[in-house]
Amino acid sequence: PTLSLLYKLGRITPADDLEPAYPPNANYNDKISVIKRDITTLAIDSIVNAANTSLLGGGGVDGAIHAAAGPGLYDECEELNGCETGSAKITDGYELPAKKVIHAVGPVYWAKKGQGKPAELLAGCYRTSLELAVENQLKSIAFSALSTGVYGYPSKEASEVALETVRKFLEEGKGEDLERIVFCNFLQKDEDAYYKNVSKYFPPA
Ligand code: AR6
Repeated sequence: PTLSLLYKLGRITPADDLEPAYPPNANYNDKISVIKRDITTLAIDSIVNAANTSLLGGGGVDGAIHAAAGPGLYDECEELNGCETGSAKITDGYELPAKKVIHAVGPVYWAKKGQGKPAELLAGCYRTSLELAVENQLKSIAFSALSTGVYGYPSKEASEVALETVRKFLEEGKGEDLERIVFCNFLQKDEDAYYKNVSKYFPPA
């Protein structure tokens, strides 16, 4: 369901302790979805993987995506020479129902030094993923809740970075060709964070 529908059905009600940071925009709310699902099941133009700098797989959603995509994905990832934290690279989807996989490398939240500010790096993941989707003429993109698993980013803070980065990208007029932007959560804590924070960045129109 789109955000517009979730508001209409009363499934999401604006949090009364949060002031909207942007004006309501029905066009944007029609593009946004918040769902709780296994991202490997989505038949969509692109899904965003929570990868690591090697891009060679791991646990969590990364492991699930590689398992569902099959060995072709690993072979293509091997050719990419890894990816920097805060950025992303794109591959085909192989056996997945999604056409493309965008592999984003989120920050380790508690990393001591050297990595940079977690919020800036996480925003870089969302922005680069959106840019890759547009460059590749993709109409839809579903994000996993980057960094909120093994990498320890608190769900509420992470959802604010994600929502704000998407809103800014749309404000800049860069997302006009994107028809659907999905926040695909797996755990209830992440779904709750989006339900709580979404009205700050995408208030009911
Ligand atoms: N569909 C959607 N979301 C999922 C799924 C799934 N099938 N499985 C887990 N999640 P994590 P990170 C959610 O730990 O924190 C890997 O080993 C999960 O609930 O997968 O960025 C990589 O190789 C959480 O909200 O990624 C890296 O080394 C979100 O996906 C490292 O973990 C991200 O959790 C990356 O850590």
